[in-house]
Amino acid sequence: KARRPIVIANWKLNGGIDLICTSVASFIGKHFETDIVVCPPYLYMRDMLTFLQYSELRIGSQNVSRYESGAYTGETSAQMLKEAGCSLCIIGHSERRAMFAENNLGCQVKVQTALNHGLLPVLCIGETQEERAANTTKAILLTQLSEGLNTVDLAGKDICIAYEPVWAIGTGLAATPDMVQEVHQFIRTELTRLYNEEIADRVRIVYGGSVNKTNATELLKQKDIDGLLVGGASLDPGHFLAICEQV
Ligand code: G2H
Repeated sequence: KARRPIVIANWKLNGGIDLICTSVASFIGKHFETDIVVCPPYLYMRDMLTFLQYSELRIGSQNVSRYESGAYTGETSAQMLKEAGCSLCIIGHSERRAMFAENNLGCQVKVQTALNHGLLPVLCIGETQEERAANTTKAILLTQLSEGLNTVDLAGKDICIAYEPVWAIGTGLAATPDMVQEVHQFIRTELTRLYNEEIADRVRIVYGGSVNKTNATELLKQKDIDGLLVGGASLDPGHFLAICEQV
């Protein structure tokens, strides 16, 4: 692989201390040439931090505040995430866009905030079923990408793009490897246009949407698929381990 692969578990509003324990236990003594990051709900990050030394698992966040501090009830800042042992944060997941009114501009602020605090931003983009049917997939992705990254300086910085077609999320209907490769190649070409070739070659582009241990192998064989964002299947530690072992 041209880039170090990364597999990210997105627990969403699931899991707890038991799942933290069983997940870490499943990964004890295993070595990977891959970054493996678990994103539990905020409350369990400190519990996971306690166990961090026992496995190669790293902690990630499912979201981050665009604000540094102040009167922002219910928010969690990048600085706090860093202190809780996080190495990355997911930004603009389609569920946040659809249910919590997040938009591209807000994502851009969050990407910058994450970078300022040394967190790897994982910017999620993806089209809906209607947009794909209307043949507007590339236009939608380009808007999400260019507005989500607008003016963010990536020189010497790492970011990750997650391609998550909305119609594939939690539906059991994953996009085919060919479909994903085509989109990832498109994203890399656009990154070259927005930035330059050096940055586009460096950015890891991961796929998310009904990934499981059966479809992971073929997805990971594709040239521009640098990793996976796993939701449902990551709630079963044995299943998640089986996915990570294929990378
Ligand atoms: C997409 C994915 C993880 P799932 O949201 O972010 O979820 O694997 O359950 O489709």
